[in-house]
Amino acid sequence: MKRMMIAAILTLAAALPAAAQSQGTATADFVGLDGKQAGRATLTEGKAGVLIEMEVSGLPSNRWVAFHIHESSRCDHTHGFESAGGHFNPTKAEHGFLAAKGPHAGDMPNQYVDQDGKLHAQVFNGMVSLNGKNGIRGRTLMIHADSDDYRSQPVGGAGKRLACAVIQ
Ligand SMILES: [Cu+2]
Repeated sequence: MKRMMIAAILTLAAALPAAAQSQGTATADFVGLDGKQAGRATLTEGKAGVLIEMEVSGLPSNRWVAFHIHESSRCDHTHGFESAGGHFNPTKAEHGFLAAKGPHAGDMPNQYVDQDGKLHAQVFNGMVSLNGKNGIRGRTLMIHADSDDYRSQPVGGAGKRLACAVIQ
C-alpha cells in the first residue's frame, strides 16, 4: 500500500513539467464600458509569436474596429479604460503598420464586427511573446470604436476604448 502511494506521488511529480508548459497559454476576459463581461480571448505562444483567438459581443455592428495590445495591466471601465495606458511599444517605434518607423509591437489589424455586434477573430502577432522580453502577460487587449488608419500618431485615430481584457 505504501509503495502504491509513493508511485502515485512520483506520477504527480512527473506531471509537473507539463503544467509548466501551460505557461505557453493565457486567457483574457473582455469587459465593456458597462463593466460587464463582453467576451474572452485565448492566447497561445508559438515559436514566432502569439496566436490570439477571441469572441467579443456588444460592439457597434457592421464596422471595422481597431485592435491593439496596450501596455498596462488594468481595465477600469469607469474612466474609459485609460488605465490600460498606451500601446505596448518596447522598441519605441512609431504607431502603425504603414508608418515610416512603425509598427508598435502591440499594433494589430482592424477587425470586423458583424451585424449582431459580435467579433470573432484569430490574429497572430509575430512581434510579441507571452513571457520574457516582449511578454504581454499582464498587459491588456483593447478594442476601439473606430478603425486604425495604420499611420497617424500615436494611436491611428482608433477612437474610444470599448472593450478591454487583461492577459493572464
Ligand atoms: Cu488601442
